[in-house]
Amino acid sequence: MNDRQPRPIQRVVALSGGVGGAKMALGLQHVLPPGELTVIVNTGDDFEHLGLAISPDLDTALYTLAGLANPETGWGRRAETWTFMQAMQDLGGETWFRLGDGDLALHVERTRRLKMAASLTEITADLAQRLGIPAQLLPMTDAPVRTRVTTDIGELDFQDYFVRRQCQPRVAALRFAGADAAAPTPQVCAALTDPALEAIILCPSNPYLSIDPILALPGVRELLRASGAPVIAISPLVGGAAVKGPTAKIMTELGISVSPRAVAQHYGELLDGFVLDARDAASENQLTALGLPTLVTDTLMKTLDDRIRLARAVLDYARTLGNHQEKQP
Ligand code: FO1
Repeated sequence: MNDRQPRPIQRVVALSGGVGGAKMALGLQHVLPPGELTVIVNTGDDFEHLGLAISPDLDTALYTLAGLANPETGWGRRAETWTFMQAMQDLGGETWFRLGDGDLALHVERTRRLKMAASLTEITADLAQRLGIPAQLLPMTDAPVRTRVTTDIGELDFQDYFVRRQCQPRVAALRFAGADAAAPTPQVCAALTDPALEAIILCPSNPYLSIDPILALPGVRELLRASGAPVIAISPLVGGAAVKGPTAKIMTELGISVSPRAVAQHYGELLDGFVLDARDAASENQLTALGLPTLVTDTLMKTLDDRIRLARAVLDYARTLGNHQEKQP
């Protein structure tokens, strides 16, 4: 590399949840040196099911970053077998939440270790290491936080809403039970206060379901604002629709316009930059009118190369934003 080109960005933190976030994290993992990427993952989707402690967003991140994820669904394992689920069905057990045989081992082992008083952070770090994942994978907190969805048929647990009822009920409100009493882990705080940190990426996850639980933890917003690293959000919408999942439906039901501008306004003062999909280039001026620097690029991530390309584009963009002054409180 000639000396005219500035040194590539090294130390990055990504906030992620769900399938879209994990894809972005994989692209970043491929672009950054081992150990330079930290992924802070939503645990608001976690629940106990069949007596097992299940952390779907952590598992989607683990499988995706280890190259084990089911390429069709984005969650669970590739080349999975379903003997356990079939046996459960024959016994009249609950099969609405699909647990493949290999995936089941992870839930059984996590449950066993939690019962032995290991923390979710410790368990996740050990599993990531065993799976050969070069990134640091951090649950947002080790305390219980549960997303509750207020709908036209009452308040639902997250996976009941998301999986069992396939996001059909109309959403009136979301809350993250336990968030006020929870705290970002020391590892999360250390990652966000690292003086070497050069970019913080809000992945193209569902802002309301996957990123908000992380931001709801006391102190996290302050840590993001106090960081010298630019905070950049990737639009989860392409062409006025979500790439995957209920983002657009939830925005409509919450009375929020389904637009990248609305997403940018939702994150508000946290942002130093926004990444807009090229198909929505016409709305770039709505973002710059907010005073928000915006990168317009192809954000669809169908292939690994797409993820790597987007990661490179976002990090190159982060470098142009440079260090930002501490935001107005
Ligand atoms: N999502 C579904 O739509 N159906 C399922 O049966 C399902 C099972 C499942 C098992 C393990 C796991 O880690 C994730 C699973 N998911 C399933 C996805 C999960 O509900 C969502 O990915 C997150 O909770 C929201 O991002």
